[in-house]
Amino acid sequence: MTDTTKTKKTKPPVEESLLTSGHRGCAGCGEALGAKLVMDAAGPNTMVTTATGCLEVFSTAYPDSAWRVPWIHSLFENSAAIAAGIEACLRNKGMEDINVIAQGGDGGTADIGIGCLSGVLERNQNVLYVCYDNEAYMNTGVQRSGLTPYDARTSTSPPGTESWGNQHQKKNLLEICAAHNIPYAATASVGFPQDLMMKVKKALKIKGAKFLHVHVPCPLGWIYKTELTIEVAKTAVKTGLYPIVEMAYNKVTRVRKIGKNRQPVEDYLKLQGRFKHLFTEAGKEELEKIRQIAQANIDHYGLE
Ligand SMILES: Cc1ncc(C[n+]2csc(CCOP(=O)(O)OP(=O)(O)O)c2C)c(N)n1
Ligand code: SF4
Ligand SMILES: [Mg+2]
Repeated sequence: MTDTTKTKKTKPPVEESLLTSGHRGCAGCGEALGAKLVMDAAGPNTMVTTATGCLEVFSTAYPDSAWRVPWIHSLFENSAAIAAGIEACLRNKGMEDINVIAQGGDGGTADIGIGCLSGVLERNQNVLYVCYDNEAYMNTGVQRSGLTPYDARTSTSPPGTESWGNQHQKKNLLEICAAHNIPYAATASVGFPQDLMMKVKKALKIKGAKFLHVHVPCPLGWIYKTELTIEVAKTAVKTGLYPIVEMAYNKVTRVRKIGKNRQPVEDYLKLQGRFKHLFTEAGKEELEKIRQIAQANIDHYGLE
């Protein structure tokens, strides 16, 4: 006889992320991970705008959407302006408890979208702007942006006999935003997910304009094995090349110290094919310049 009192064991339900699985991001995509962490920290009471770029393309291939919150695709340049309109509308309707998050890549934020971003920061609108910095225009084939690091190979900054790769410095986007005297501006990295989520939660509790710069390694554009995303992200921080900082009203309030465990910049650069050309006898001088960039960050923010 069968025992009918026994019920079949079922697995407990897995809480689904607000940027859910099944999208078309590459394996190991730091941007997909960054956006998922941001959304899960923000919670469901959130409206989102996303500029044209990888995140928008891989998460909304028609007719599907990986977003489980109200979401709108802006142009490449105006994610912040669309969010500003949403925020004004919610304010007029007395619905100010809804989080408004504007998102964009490094190209959409630091280059073409910087005017719209500056507007929302200047007006101190109640919007959190998140820049996912994968350090190039990935969606269109790895062209350099204003946030591409010095000497990196991109399709528009190929190293060769005349150049060592990208010959421009990475803009200090954190301080450009902080200089608008907004209540909160910070950097974070997918290498430190708890810190990133804490910053999203903290920012959303503050009324006014907030800016969060998230470092999101891209295995395709940076040329590394997909399973190394977290290691690459952590090493950027531990070498001083990507400082983790919080600012309020244009003053630094907190930093992640790297202290005595600081790693040499080579540890970071060697993980990635985009810096491979530097590891020759002639590349030694360039490596020294990158060491100086890390040292300048460490001195500027007191990371030691
Ligand atoms: C006005 C305008 N110029 C160019 C493009 C083409 N375009 C679409 S996405 C993109 C690059 C996006 O780079 P980024 O903002 O860094 O995002 P990522 O894809 O790297 O995440 C470009 C150049 C466009 N859509 N609109
Ligand atoms: S190209 Fe880079 S940013 Fe774009 S989906 Fe692939 S890993 Fe992510
Ligand atoms: Mg990019």
